[in-house]
Amino acid sequence: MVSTITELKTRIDAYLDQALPMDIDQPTLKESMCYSVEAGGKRLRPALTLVTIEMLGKKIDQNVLRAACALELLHTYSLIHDDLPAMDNDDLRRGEPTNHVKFGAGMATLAGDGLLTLAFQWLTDNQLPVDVRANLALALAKAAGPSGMVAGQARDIEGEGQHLKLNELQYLHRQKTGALLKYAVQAGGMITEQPAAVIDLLGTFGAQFGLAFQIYDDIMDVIATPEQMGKATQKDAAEHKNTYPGLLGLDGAKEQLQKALSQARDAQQQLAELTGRSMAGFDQFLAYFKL
Ligand code: GRG
Repeated sequence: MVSTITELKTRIDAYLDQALPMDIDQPTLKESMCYSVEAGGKRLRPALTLVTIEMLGKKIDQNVLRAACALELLHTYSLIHDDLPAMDNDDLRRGEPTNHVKFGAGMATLAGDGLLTLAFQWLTDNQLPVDVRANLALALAKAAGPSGMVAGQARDIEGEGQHLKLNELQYLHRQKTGALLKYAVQAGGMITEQPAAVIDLLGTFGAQFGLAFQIYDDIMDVIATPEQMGKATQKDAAEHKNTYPGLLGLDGAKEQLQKALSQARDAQQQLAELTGRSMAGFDQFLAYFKL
């Protein structure tokens, strides 16, 4: 039996609560880094890694948790920097003051830098086999760095005020949001030392899940009630015209969402056939997309 998302979130939260403060000895930096990590995210990315590991037959221990939670550190860095005055200039994240509102832009920048760097420390200072750790660090560097998320963010900044075509928008999101979600699923394959064909299919599932996640986020910006949306999200919706509903209309965006979900399910099915294992653990993640 694989764990539920709620069970995984509890284990991730507990690991972060006990391990993160131990790694930081500058008090203000520690407070600033812990503030954003403990601000109550969904923990979707490490949960995807952990569920993949369980479905592929390996138990979750402290080493696996450390490697999986590294991704949450990196994700948190991206949100802190995305909120900065020089980027999206948002005052609220998850309903609370953003890191720079509370600690100032300088400390928030450093908190992000610290989390990004610490992510690679956690990926490599655990007791997983050395080649697994090296593969994880390389894959995360590619997914998060200038060939992945950072490039997507750069495209996003340049695209402001321009009208992107659908293929340009898809490419931007594949890098900005999709690359980390794809890595999250593939990391589960790497930690369980799967053959390349399985890692590739895990990547297809993760990439389609990532695309669905972004399209759903865009759709919710349009249809969610103000109570369901954070203030920052409302501001995003008003300021960013390069969205799926903006380009395709609401029905067109919903169609693209269904297409991405259907391709994710195809990859899930192929994974089950290739590995001879149930991949039903992904169903609870696919259930996230409720319209
Ligand atoms: C600053 C280099 C750099 C990158 C920032 C991911 C990103 C790139 C910015 C976030 C912009 C955004 C709101 C995108 C929509 C989809 C998304 C990634 C939402 C946030 O992820 P969740 O929903 O967040 O997993 P929680 O709060 O649950 O952790």
